[in-house]
Amino acid sequence: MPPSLLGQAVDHHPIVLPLKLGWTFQEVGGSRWYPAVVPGCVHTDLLENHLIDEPFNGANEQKLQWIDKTFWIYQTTFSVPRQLLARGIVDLVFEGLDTYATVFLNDVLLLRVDNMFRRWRVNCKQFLHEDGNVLRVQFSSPINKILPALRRDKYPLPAVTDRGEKTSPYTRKAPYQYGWDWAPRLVTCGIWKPVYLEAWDIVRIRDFHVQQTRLEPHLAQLQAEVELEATVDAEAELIVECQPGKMPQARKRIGIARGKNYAVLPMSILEPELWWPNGLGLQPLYEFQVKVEVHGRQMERSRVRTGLRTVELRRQTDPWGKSFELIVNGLPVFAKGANWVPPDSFPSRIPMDRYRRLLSSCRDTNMNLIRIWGGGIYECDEFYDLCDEMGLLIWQDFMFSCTLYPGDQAFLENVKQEAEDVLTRLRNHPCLALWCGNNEVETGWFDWGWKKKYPAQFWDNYQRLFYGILPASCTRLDPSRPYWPSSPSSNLEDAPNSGRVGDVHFWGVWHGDLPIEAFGQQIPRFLSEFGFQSFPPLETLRSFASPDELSIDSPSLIAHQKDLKGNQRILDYVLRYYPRPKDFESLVYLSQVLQAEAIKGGVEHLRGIMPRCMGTLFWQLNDCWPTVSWSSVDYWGRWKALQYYARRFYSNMLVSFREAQGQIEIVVAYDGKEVVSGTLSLRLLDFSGGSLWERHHELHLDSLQSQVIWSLNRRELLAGNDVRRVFLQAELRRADGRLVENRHFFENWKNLLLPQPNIQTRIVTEQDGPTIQLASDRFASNVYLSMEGLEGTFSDNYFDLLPGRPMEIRFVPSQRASRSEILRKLKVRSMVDAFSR
Ligand code: BMA
Repeated sequence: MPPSLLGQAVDHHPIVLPLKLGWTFQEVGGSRWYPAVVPGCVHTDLLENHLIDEPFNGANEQKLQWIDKTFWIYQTTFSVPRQLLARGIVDLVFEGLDTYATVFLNDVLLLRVDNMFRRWRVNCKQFLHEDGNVLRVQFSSPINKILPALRRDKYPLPAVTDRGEKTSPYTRKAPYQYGWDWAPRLVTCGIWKPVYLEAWDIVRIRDFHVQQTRLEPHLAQLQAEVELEATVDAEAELIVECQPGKMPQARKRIGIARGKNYAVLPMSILEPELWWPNGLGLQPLYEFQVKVEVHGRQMERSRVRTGLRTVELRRQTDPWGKSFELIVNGLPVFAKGANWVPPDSFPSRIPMDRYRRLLSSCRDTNMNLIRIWGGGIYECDEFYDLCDEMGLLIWQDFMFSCTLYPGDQAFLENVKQEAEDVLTRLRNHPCLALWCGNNEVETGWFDWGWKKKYPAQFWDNYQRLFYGILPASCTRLDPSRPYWPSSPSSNLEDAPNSGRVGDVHFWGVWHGDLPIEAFGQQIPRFLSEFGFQSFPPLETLRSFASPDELSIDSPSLIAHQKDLKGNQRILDYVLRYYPRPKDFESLVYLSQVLQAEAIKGGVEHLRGIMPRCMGTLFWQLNDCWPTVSWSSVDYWGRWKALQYYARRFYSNMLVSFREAQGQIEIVVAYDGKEVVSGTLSLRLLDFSGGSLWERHHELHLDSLQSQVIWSLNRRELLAGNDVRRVFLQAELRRADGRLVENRHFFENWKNLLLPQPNIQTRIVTEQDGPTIQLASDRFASNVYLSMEGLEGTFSDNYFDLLPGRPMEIRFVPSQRASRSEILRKLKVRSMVDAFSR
């Protein structure tokens, strides 16, 4: 290419013009345009314009079902700066369109799209003017688009979770919006991600990937993979640099040709600092920059931030079957975490601080792995950035859940493109640990009757997608990460939900009505789902129900319980373990305590059988609206009891109890990296603090060890003491001063003779906010602090208070509050307050 083509003083970096402003919308055929927000969606636009009632209030969801049967148009008018128009190519880019949309620019049809999860780019230069450009996006009803064919279909696909017509499997759109057993049915549409013009010349960087080929203690071998798009044939130079780190600049001369070009540059970093999951080390991040020069002039640059680590899914034959464990930097990691669902029914409006708060809630409770469940969305880039920073590994499902899918060529091609978009967007993130084909489709085929109901062709379709197209895309675009076909799965080596091979979902407790103790009888290799429902905090219930609706069978509480008869089930379970709560508020409290105890029992048991089991992910971390569900953190970010418990049961050192056949075992489990030592004390205490018996033991623990420290005969230990008035108190004091503790009761909680504690509170104001000092004269179970009408966070909650062991809890109010106001609003309750005396 002659240098003159470069245009002497012209800047060749691409120019980006966001198309965020001036949008309006209307129903197709409507007479009036209303202002719209882009990125956004039709439900939130209707709400902003006061055309519908708040979808999350009361039973409003029902009244809004017309929206998904309607066709909508979005439109904006814009001008384009002359220097942008002067560029050779002007691409119109949609980062996401939800879902069936036709795009017109100045009345010219530019795009027809059909997948919410793909990105779209089209050169529109020839249709652009300087002024008065009209961009119009027409959305078809995602329901009506499918219905005619569905009605003719001999084998409609199962879509067991769709409420209403079962159209979701045919549409590449977030499944949970069609209704789930914790989600309302709000099937929206719109321009849900940014849209912009990108003008460029000569060459553009399509993609920049830093691939880790070999990681050794003193040397990281990497390669920069750069994909370019060019409009000319030319000589180019690629330059890659890295900050911080000992890496010489990598340079490469290449000849580029019109169209797509691809280059690989080997790189190495001396003394690499490794990225570790939360709890196992730090998360150093490296920033790589690639520049493209043509004839000595910089055309474009692009950045990638990543961490250096290896990740592997180890599956080795062993006496119990086949292991299922994640290995990071050569170290087996016991996965501690929860399942993630989209934090809003309308994902276009999720603010960054909601992500930050939710993910901090994971990090601060010692989680190291989050599973992005396959019925939601692939999250935004910032989500994965935060996980990179916080050391939260991601188990990433592809978005397929609880149904079979079509097998026609067009559908498969669409999914293949989707996988490529997602893989290239996310593969630079060190947090990403595993790709997984789908949620519960394999178990659906074998265990839910689909195998009998559908011809074999449907299974072939399944295999083509989840054992063919998706793993092939992963191997091609992201070869260093493991792929797992489904959750749960045994990779077809056993039953999908086998305890010998692969991961397990266990729903015998809750859906199967088994007692919570059944969690303690499971022996999976990796438990990726198990859960128990509770009511959200009262303030959250009040955010959608009026004061006279605070009961399990009010219309609002029924509308906000998507698991049939779930509210009654919560009550029934509570009554199995506790005396009847005296009022609704007490039921809310007890439901949370029981949920926390149930999951705690499961996690303690599974950590106790490590390394046979190498992971527990409870269902579910969060909510997409204020609701009654299995979540540990509710829609508004408020922690339920379970989240406070999680910090204790996911702490890297854990002491727990196992009781069977008259013996009580005291088990210590440890999954930290360094060897630790400490002293374990065990006491038999009565509720007024008297010590009846005690024992001590010096401990030295290696990583990934679980050990039975004592096995005691229950009868000898109790020595005739009233089982309803005593408990075992275990305390593990580590050499570094940190303390972990746990308690064991000898009776069903229902039968305990809990005393009425007298809890003294005092508020002292310290530099970082008010501190609440608490002391009790007798054992106080599950002390719960709340502030009536004042939002804020407590450093701990739902904890036991022992006589002679005062506690200090910090409170950080969301708005300014005086000491006297805090004192006035503070409410302290414990278990006994839930029952009438
Ligand atoms: C699991 C999930 C979801 C569901 C949850 C609770 O199996 O995969 O389908 O919401 O159960 O029923």
